[in-house]
Amino acid sequence: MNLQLPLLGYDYGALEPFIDGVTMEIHHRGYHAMYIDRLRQLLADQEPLRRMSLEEILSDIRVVPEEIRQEFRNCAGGHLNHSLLWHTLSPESGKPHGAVLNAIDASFGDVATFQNAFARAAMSRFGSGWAWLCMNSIARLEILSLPNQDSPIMLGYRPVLGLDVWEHAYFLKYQNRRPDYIDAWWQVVHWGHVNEVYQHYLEMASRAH
Ligand code: MN3
Repeated sequence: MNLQLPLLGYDYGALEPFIDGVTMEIHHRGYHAMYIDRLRQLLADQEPLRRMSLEEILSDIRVVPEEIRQEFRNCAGGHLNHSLLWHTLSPESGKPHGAVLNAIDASFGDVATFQNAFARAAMSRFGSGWAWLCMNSIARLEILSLPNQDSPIMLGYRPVLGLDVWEHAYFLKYQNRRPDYIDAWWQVVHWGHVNEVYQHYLEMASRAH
């Protein structure tokens, strides 16, 4: 089980002006680190769980004792969701390409239609949560909107790209203007990594069949 805070691979200020450096630092060194610290505490006396991966546990959350299940769900989801997030952002954004572009076209028609639907999912999330681009059980892409730190893995999906719409992700720069944050966020999506994640899941799916 990996309970390390991942490195960003870029400076906190590297995504400016789209995402400000103070927000990135608080988000990574503050929030993400806190999820990991709490997860370590929760798992301190849970030897059988520590032998599993977080993905395995989240795909069958009932293996977690009921008294810590909700907090585990929040913190494990928080750790995995943010670990994916940092690597799918970059100052060298690029455009959708390769296998993930083909899959976006197959599921949504074209990139603009996908981006509109994804932004709607992010806007319609009332309160805190994420919009997700995921691979479903038949290896097609779908958009989900999930509350809090719930991981798509809990629903049998494989997350390819996630947009964090908790206020901690944008409030300093954008305050109540979530649509402006969403517009800006597209400018720093690292499509090269998104494509790698998608291809990895595609290979796993083709091995499973
Ligand atoms: Mn967050």
